[in-house]
Amino acid sequence: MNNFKLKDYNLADTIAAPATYPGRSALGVIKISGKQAINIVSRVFLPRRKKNIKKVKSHTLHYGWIIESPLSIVHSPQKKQKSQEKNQKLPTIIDEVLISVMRGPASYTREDVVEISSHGGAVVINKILELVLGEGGRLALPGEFTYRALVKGRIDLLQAEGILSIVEAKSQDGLSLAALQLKGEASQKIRKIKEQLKDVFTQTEAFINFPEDEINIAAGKIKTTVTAIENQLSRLLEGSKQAQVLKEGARCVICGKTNVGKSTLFNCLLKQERVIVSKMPGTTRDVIEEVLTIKGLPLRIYDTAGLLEPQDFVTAQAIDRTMLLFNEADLIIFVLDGTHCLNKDDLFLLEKIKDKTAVMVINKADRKQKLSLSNIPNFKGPKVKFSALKNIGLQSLEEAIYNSICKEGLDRQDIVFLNQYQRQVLANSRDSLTKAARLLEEGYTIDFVNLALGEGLDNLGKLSGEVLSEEILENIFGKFCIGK
Ligand SMILES: Nc1nc2c(ncn2[C@@H]2O[C@H](COP(=O)(O)OP(=O)(O)OP(=O)(O)O)[C@@H](O)[C@H]2O)c(=O)[nH]1
Ligand SMILES: [Mg+2]
Repeated sequence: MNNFKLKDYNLADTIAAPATYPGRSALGVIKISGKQAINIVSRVFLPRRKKNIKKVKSHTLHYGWIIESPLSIVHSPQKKQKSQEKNQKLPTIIDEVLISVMRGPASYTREDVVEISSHGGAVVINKILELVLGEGGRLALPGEFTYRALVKGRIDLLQAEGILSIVEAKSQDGLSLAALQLKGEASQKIRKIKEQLKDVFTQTEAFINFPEDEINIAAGKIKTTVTAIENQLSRLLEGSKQAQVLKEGARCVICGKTNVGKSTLFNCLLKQERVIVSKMPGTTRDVIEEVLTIKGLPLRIYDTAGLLEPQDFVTAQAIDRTMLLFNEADLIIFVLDGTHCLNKDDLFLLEKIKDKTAVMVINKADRKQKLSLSNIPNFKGPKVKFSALKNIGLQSLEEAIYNSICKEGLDRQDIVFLNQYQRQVLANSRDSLTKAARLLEEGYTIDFVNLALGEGLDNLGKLSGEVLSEEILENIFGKFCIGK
């Protein structure tokens, strides 16, 4: 998270930044946006064919060189040039480039934008940037280009979050959903819900001055609509959790007492001998993280130490780390050894996971089983018979993991990328509708219902950014990288 203040995003400045990672690569792009963008570039760019870059059409490409001294030397009348040549050196060529000129408002920021495509490499990109800054540009802050797109009304907050999610996508599914969000699907969905809510809010407004019996007739209808909107918002909240998982990967923690086969199972899921496995209890003494995908779903999977009682400083630390992960996990993969009956350690862990989303693995299915499935208390999730050693049951386990994380009943349109602030305002809006439905149920006067619906409407407005505060914007744009 970058630390900056909104007041530093001065809209009057012409901003510039590399848009590509400044490492060894075939191409690098430097982006410039603002009133002076074209002017600035005209002073560092020498076109191959003689032309005035300040006068070229919008959305055109131009071939030439980035040079280090004022262009006047090269394109001025010959006499003047000769006299100047005596005093001044010829310009130094920095790189061969293509520049694209996009005039506002038909650009990402709705301002004049120039993109310089140079060769890749940190030195050349930094040099071009230095020249641009020397001619009056200011280095852009993180997310500043997107911030301009937002304040100029080209995109809303949901689309801005879509852009961030495209950059951060960890899976194909996540990427295609983020692209749809950028296209405006989520914004449209929220707009529709908002219109429904506004309608019902206006109805209650009108009814405030109506006689009691007429209100009673209308109250039933209003309640049906309010509940329907409440359900849509609840589904969106669920969907935003799903989107988070698609974006960041679901955190799956393998836990169970020592020697049940957690590490063998971890290797099995990864399809490689990643961690040490042994018949000695207490083999794994640290948390190990790896990334994998199951049916396109990105997972961050953790192997943990099975010890419950700290034996020394290292195991105490490992137990602390496991507990932290355990609390934040999206899914627990709880492993039992099928060749033994449950003991107090298994029961202790079962009690701990009873409110968590979990999949149970009854491991060592290749050997004679002593564990009776009917004797396992407090467990609602799926149970999979498995052999990590013989690789039996892997497909069933993968399906159980996938189905536990990807909840059924969600439409693709419900899966919306939201930041923490947006999730909170969505939850607040849903809660106001729950309250309105309850008030109607309990026969409260319509003005109370109207108040609750009004709150819901305000919060829904904050979701797409109709109402923006400094804190929200700093929070959101601080997550962007420089150049976006
Ligand atoms: N027969 C059989 N043995 C298994 C199976 N899975 C694991 N084992 C054996 O069980 C022993 C313990 O396996 P680990 O994967 O190290 O167990 P763990 O739960 O990670 O143990 P700690 O790290 O000590 O907590 C090893 O000897 C494994 O070969 C299985 O499915 N069948
Ligand atoms: Mg282990």
